[in-house]
Parts: sequence; structure tokens; C-alpha cells
Amino acid sequence: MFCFQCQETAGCSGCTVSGVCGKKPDVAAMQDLLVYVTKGLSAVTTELRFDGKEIEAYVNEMIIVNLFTTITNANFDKDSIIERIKNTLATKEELIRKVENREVLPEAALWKGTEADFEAKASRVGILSTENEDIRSLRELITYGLKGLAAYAKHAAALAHTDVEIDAFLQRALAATLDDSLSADQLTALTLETGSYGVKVMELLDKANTETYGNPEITKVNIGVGKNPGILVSGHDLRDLEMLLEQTQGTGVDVYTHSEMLPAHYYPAFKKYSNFIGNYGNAWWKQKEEFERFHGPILMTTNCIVPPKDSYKDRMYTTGAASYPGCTHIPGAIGEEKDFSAIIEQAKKCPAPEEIEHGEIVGGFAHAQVLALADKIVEAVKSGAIRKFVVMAGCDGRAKSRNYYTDFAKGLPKDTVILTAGCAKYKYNKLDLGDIGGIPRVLDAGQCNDSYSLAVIALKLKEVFELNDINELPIVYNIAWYEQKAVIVLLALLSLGVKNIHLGPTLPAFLSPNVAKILVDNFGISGIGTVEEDLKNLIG
Ligand code: SF4
Ligand code: SF3
Repeated sequence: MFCFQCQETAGCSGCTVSGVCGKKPDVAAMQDLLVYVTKGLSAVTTELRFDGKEIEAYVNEMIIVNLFTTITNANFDKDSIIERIKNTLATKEELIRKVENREVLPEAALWKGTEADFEAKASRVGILSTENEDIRSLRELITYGLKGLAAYAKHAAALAHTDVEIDAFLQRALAATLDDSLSADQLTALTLETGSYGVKVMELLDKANTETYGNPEITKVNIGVGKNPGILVSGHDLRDLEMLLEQTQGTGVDVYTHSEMLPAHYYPAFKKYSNFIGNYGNAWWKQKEEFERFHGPILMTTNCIVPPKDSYKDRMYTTGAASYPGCTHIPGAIGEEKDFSAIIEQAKKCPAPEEIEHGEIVGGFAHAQVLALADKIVEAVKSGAIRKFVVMAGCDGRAKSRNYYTDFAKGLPKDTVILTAGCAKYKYNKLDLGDIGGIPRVLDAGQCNDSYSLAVIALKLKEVFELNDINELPIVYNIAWYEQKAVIVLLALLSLGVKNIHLGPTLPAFLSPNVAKILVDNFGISGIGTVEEDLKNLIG
């Protein structure tokens, strides 16, 4: 196997024996093949669009869910991946008949193997099948950005928000990563275009979330526990959470969020459920210890799954693109009502969660809420009470080197405010960093996709301060990444013209020296140094 798509890749170069995440070589191979056939299907749909034909919604959905399935820590279940490959090949066979000019199609679009061929084929179509390291680097950078884009498109689709333009781009760009005639310059341009569609997809998801659940508002979230048995919901899918909350009404079972589901508490629509108790635990990587102590069932709606311990495996469930062998998968396609009764019945027989923390945390600073406070914020900037905003959005992870972010947050001067989104926040959201004239020093906008809110806030401030360039704002970027959703967030920020982003704890292994140089020369991207050095460089 060879995989280097996440920040924790072995030796900062590539997982070759087994994934640091727990992904085994046979699963990695099927994921490689799934990406390959999805690119093949995308080449077919792109050609059909070129012929003026429309692509049906189920095909667009298949492509986004396939990509989501291959995101780090989403799906460890070989059988479900094989099923997806077969369905993708069948759909592609159906569509290819309608293509007028088949000679232009790449090999991935023409290949039609059966399950017996999958393993051999997978070994020939992985990342290393592209020999030139710069072309490989750009192809993977685009592919990972598209995986993140697909994940966000899937969440929007679950709330009946789709955009044919985004689907068409996603498929065209996927197909382009198969095209040997494209130069490094053309692929670099496509990378930036991917970022601009990243902005569009996050905007679409923001619209889907806020039209369905209202605008996030300042909210105190309980981090303690109640006395009833509970279900813990993790991942990013708000629609799954909503269905579960509906189905648990009157059952005596409480619902808690974990990791990236925390921001659900900020939406007005979820406040009406009296059994929606609070947030339990921390970022994804602490789940072994926290899931054990939760005592009740856990529903993983997306990444990040840590291979479960036997002690709680029988109460861990997956749904959507997420799956883990041996854990019950709750079926239901986009738009379908899911039946969570098995989880609720199991919960009733479980003891209440064990308290691991006590108190409250504050969040809900997405764009509408922050813009409602705009006068206060602008005044604080003008008076010098706020010297700088520090965007510390992104992912958390298990590497000890990530303690840098806790130390960095602690070391920031008291006239700075952290803007955050994504599970990176757990490195500092329980520190008592105080406030500036009533404005908390950590403003949490929500999930990683809500980094979009941070961009909206920055653009609004640029307008208020009548600046020509977003980089003239008193905002600096010190972003933590782990998986591919962070890749689309990064590309989106670059497409908006944001410069001098610090990216850590290490730079992506999939950036070849030349591609890294392009990012450094054009965007001033850099890694992180020591806390002291970076505080000095970023804050002065
Ligand atoms: Fe390794 Fe990350 Fe790939 Fe898992 S997702 S196999 S940890 S590079
Ligand atoms: Fe976290 Fe996996 Fe990326 Fe959505 S849950 S930010 S790592």
C-alpha cells in the first residue's frame, strides 16, 4: 500500500505497511480502486455534459459519497468499498453507451473488471502509478481537495441543497487528474480553481445549514452529564443528528455530541430538544478512552473513526459514508429517513455516561452572530483593545507536537482573539483565556466547513475598514491540518487571496519540493516553528 493523504502519514512520507490511522493494506487497495473508478465515471459524465446531456442526481451523489468514503478515518470496511466499486462500474457501463466520442475517454473510463480483478488492478492504479513526482503531487493535492469538497457537498445534499455547477466541476477536475496531457502549470491552475469551488461548496453548505436550522448564535454548551442513558453522536452530519433527536423524543434516552458535532448546539433548531444534553469529551483521537466511559451507544456519522476497542465495539454504529467492520451500519441514502431504533433500544439498557468533565464552553460565532457584534468588534480594533485576530481553525490529531497549539494559544497576548472552526479548537477551547470587553478571546464558528464563516467575517472587516487587500487586515493564520477537509479549506483560503498561512504541525507529505515551492513563492505558506518564534513573527 501507499498512502500519504493525511498529516499523520508514517515518517512524514507515506504509510506503506499499514496505516497509522489503522487502515489495512487490503482496505487501502480497495480505496485506491474506488478513487480510480470514480475518476473513470467522472470522465464519462464530463464527456456526456460536453455532448449536452444532463447527469442524473443519483450519479452525482454516487461520486460525492465514493470520495467521502476514502477520506481519512471515514470507512475501514472493505466489503462496503467493494460494493461501491461494483455499483460505480455498473453505472459507468450504463452511461458510457451514451457517449458519442468514446476514443477521447481515458483508460479508467474504459476499464470494466469484475471482483476477481480488483486486487490486481488496484495495485496498478494507486498514487505511485504517476511517475513524475510533481505531477503526482499536484494530482493528489487536487484529489484530496476534491475529497473534502465532496464531503461538504454530501452534507449539503442531505439537506436538499445541491448545485449542478459544483458537481460538474468536481467531476471535470477528477477526470483531469487522469489526463497525461496536462502540464504542471495547468494542474496548478486547476488546484486554485478547486479552491474557488471549495468556497462555493462551503457557501452552499452554510446556506443549507442556516436555512434548515437557523443561524448559529452565542451558546453555552454543557460539558457535564445527566442521569439518563445517552447516545453519543460524532462526525459532521447535522441531518443524521436531527433524525436521531426526533426519534429519541419521549424515550428517556439523552443525546450528546462528540468532537465535530459540538457546533450543532449553536443552531436554534436543535435547542428545542430537551434531551439534547451537551457535548461529551474532546476531539476525535481521544475516543478510545471517552467512548469507553460514555457507556452508551455511539453513532459515527462521518470521519473520524478510531478503530474501536472490543470493550465498546458492540455499541458503536456507523451511517452514511462511514463504516467499520463489525460495527452495525444504519442504512439510508441521501434524502431518506433513517431508522435509529436499534441504537435507541440498546441505549435504554445502558448505564448513564460517566462524567469526565464539568462546566460549560461557549461557541456559536459563525458569520451572522459575529456580524451582529460588528460594531463592538470594529470599535475594539480601532481603540487598540484588539490588536490581532489569529485564525487557528482546522483539525486536531494525536501527535504530541500538536501541544504547540495549546502553548501558542496560552502564549498569545491578551489583546488578541482566536478565530476557530473544526476540531482544532479542542487544543484550547477549555482554557480560561478570558474576554476583551465582553468579546471572548476564542470565537468558535463551528465545524471545519464553517471556516467559510471566518472568510465571510474577514471580507466584511475588509469592507468596513475600506482596505484593498484581505491581507491588510489585522488577521494572521496559524492553521492545523489533519485530513482532506482541511485541504479544501486551505485551497479555499488561497483562492480568496489569503497569504502567509502557517500550516502545521507538519507540511503535507504529498507536496513535492517543487509544488511546495510554488505555494511558498506565490502564497507565502510556511510551516510552524517554536511557539516563541511564531508568536514573535505573527504577533510582533
Ligand atoms: Fe496513513 Fe493517513 Fe493514509 Fe491512514 S490516511 S494510511 S494514516 S496517510
Ligand atoms: Fe476533525 Fe477528523 Fe479534521 Fe472537521 S473530525 S476537522 S480531523
